[in-house]
Amino acid sequence: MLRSQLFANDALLQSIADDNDRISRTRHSRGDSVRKVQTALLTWDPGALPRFGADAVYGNETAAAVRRFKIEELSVAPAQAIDDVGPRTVIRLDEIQAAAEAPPPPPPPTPTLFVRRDVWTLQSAAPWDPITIAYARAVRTMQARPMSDPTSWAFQAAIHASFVTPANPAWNGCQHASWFFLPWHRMYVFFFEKIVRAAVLADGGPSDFALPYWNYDQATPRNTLPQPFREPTLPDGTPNPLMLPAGGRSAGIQAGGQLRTADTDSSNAMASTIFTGPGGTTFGGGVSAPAHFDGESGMLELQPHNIIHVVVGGPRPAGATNCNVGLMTDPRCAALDPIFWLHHANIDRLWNRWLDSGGGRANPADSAWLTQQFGFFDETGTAVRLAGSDILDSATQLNYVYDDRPTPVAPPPRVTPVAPPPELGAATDQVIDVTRRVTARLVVPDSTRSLIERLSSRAVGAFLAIENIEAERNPGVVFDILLNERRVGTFSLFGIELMNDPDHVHDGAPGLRHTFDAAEVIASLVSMNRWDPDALDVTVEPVPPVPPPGEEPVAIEDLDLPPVRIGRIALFVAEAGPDLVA
Ligand SMILES: [Cu+2]
Repeated sequence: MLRSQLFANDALLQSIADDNDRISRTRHSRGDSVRKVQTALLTWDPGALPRFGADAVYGNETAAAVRRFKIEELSVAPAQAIDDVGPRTVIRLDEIQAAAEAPPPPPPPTPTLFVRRDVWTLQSAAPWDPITIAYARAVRTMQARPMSDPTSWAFQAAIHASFVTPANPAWNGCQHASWFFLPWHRMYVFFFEKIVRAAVLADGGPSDFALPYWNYDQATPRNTLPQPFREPTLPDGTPNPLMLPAGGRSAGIQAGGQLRTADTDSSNAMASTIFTGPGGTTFGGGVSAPAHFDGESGMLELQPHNIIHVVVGGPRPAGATNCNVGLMTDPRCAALDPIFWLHHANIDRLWNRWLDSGGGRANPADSAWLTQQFGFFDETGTAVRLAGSDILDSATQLNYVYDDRPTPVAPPPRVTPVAPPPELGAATDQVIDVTRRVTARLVVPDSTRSLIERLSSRAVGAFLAIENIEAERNPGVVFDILLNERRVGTFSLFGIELMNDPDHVHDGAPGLRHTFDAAEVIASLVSMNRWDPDALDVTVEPVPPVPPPGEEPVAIEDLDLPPVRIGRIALFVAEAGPDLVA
């Protein structure tokens, strides 16, 4: 029986298949059966009948095509290949036609577990890989959608924060300086990834697409902007939407300059063993109501999260209310930069790694944190809501993992302030402007002199707090803090514009505060015999933007930074107690 819809129930073709008849230039040379044979020949080779096509006439052109078919498809020796249609020709043409008529094979099943990969491992055909090409094409698709579409690039970015007015109620929802920082951004990236994946699938891209992550805390070249974000064009020669126009990112970063380890390092955050609590040295941030930029940031949020934002974005012009320059530096522009999503995938990965490190590390059990819902949009543009308790385990609840499982051994726990609370031991006595490198002496009152002196014994914790940091805008550079010329840490002013913005009802906390664990630096000063309570000098040093490879950094004086003032720098001391982890 002939199987193709084209040949089935054709009495002549069936008769030929049964070797009881023939089509030739003299026999059955016109008619529907001839047209069907011609159609099947065209299925075999669309160029088989270049002049007359399927015209239902068995002339010289069709006869020659049949002969060629026998030689090429049936392996008939040319000398034996006659040009009439016999059983083998009909049966093989029927098979070819049936295969062409069959519905396309089902797409490969969608994986049940997606793997987010290190973007720097996706360089098999450097600089591009099917995953990064798929991401770039999906970004272009989303950018072409109108801002009213929740799955558009502009709408998705505005969910974080936006300059665009009037604001949709679904916009400006990002959670920063809060214990909701990690869960909110996990949900945000999760739904964004679903939207991207739907665009990738519609485009015929990899069905296992997952967002890559950028782990900048590695050796060169991995501490440079991934190559697909620096290429002007895609492999097909079209403009690359992953590369921003000039000024969109810090010029040195865009040119492949290296991030400093001092900025990419996440070890202080990972060493913390508590998710939330007061004091500014927790992993996940202080307890707060849903809001943004008005509470205490967790250590992971401060570094590398905030610092990478500022270092990648670089300085923005004074008064800028658009997203043409330094996108990553301003929360209202940041998610418009395609690298934002790989940065946040990395922060999300570090949360998983932190939990996997053990040592008592755990998410909050408070119902205020677990039940707080946030709203997003799925790949169909439908509004969806998730609560903290819905996203605790990315593998079982959200169907994704990172490619860096299993997690290596836990870093050793640090001295952690538990009880009694740290006491103020010494502090600066005037506001300092840190537009330039500035050194200020900590004043030790008589009342705390013995406390400071006891810091020369190791059994105490010490914290350096940079308090009431004020600026009209983010200068787009980060600041190193040194104690007697030894680096204690780095801070940025990411988000300060939103704290100052009277239009944002949730904002308005007066001045940022950053707290650094200073115990190690003090111990090293003691060991070098350089611990002198009468000469405790704190230096704040703005760090010039990363220069392009092979170039010197610009002088900070040439940058015309906006004023940045620090109200007070204070050294807090926690006397060793039985509750302290030594
Ligand atoms: Cu961010």
